[in-house]
Amino acid sequence: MTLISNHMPTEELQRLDAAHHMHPFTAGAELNARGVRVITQAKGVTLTDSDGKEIFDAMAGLWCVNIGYGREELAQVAARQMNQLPYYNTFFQTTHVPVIALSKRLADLAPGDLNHVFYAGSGSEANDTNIRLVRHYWAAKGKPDKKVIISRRNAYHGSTLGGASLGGMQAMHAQGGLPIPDIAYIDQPNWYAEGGDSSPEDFGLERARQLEAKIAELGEDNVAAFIAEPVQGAGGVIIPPSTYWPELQRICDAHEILLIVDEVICGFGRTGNWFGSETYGIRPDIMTIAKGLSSGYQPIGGSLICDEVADVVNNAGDFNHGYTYSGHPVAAAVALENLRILDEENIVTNVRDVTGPYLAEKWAQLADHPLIGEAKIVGMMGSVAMTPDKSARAPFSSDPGVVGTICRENCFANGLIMRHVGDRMIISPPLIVTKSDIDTMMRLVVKSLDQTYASVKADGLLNAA
Ligand code: PXG
Repeated sequence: MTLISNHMPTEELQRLDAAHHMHPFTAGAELNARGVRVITQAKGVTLTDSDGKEIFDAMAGLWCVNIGYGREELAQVAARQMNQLPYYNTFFQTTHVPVIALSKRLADLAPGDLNHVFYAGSGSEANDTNIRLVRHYWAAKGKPDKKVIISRRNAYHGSTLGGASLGGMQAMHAQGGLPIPDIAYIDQPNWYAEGGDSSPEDFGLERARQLEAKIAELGEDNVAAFIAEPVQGAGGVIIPPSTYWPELQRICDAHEILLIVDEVICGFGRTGNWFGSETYGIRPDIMTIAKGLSSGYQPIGGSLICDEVADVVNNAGDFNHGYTYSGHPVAAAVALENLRILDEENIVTNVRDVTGPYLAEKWAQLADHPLIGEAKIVGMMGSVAMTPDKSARAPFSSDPGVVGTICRENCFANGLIMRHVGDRMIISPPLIVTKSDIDTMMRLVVKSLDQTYASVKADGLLNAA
């Protein structure tokens, strides 16, 4: 048997990957022809590829490596837990210490009375749980017709049948017969792209009030819940106008529906508080968590559930739902250690008080760049919208994503991972970035934008649609 290792030539690893590995959200044949990038190790904020090239990871993996790469403590906790109890389930009237400890810690950390945790292996699974949980809750209260979950266009809630149905991504709904029944959608609060001549504040109110109109249209007796991310992440880091969340909260309070806040990206310090709900003054009944819960060191997600919902569900007989890896002991132990580090090293408060404001000041200056129509940031998640015409907030005449792809390729060539969503560029670096890391990252960002502007101009792509 051949030993496949980091020491193999890149081409050989690429060949094997192309032969046997299918990638998420990828046109396989195209990737296989071009050759995949092989990452071999990482430390702090820096990835190393199989050619020894170092790359600044301004996406924290997939928005998840909040404490940065290479924390020995997490490896040690995982090894210790694997030796002691590598697996046992939480079905059939059993539990174990790591899951007890993590649940208690999460109940203490979470705002309000979100005192109960139902575990999953990922954010998608947790949102599938949420769909079944809220419908079961209303049925247990004698209201089985309250089934519809209202979500938003361009939201992202995962890739399982339930998660992708809750999400509002057209390209995902187009494949595999989605969405599932009883999901409804309202528009997103993307003022830059959709706000026209309204002020951001008026637009925020208008978009929030679509929820009230949708509840009226469907009939309150048919609506189970509303789900939203505090800040849309995969949709392009869409930071809502200041009026948006207070109005949504007012509407949720005025109607008999549950509020599910999807904190998979915003949770665990990303917005400068432990949860995005704190940053935006939101009072969720249920919170979806994953990613930063373990800083991505182990796959784990879950639903944080308020006292009332947990009480009704706990008293309604068996909830016929669960995963083999719900509350996995190794994942739970690693998550607990990650939360200890985030807390004891003041990583979240440092984002709020020191590095977040420092980055925000530099990020705002990007709005002066000739290619940038909007630069927005909260904590450690930011975006810029590229445009051929700043004053009109105009899109490019090329297909959405053409300029974004050019910029992303420039970033890679410069040793920076910054994502594109259409023609928006987004960052979500590890929360442990120092001021000096931020300086390095911003130099690479500006260099990549300058190169993109020059080439877009030279290639005649600087035209408004
Ligand atoms: N909710 C939100 C808000 C997310 O961002 C999920 C749920 C699903 O979590 P899992 O663990 O099942 O992936 C996510 C995941 C991207 C990208 O390209 C974003 C996510 C996942 C993969 C890619 O921005 N977010």
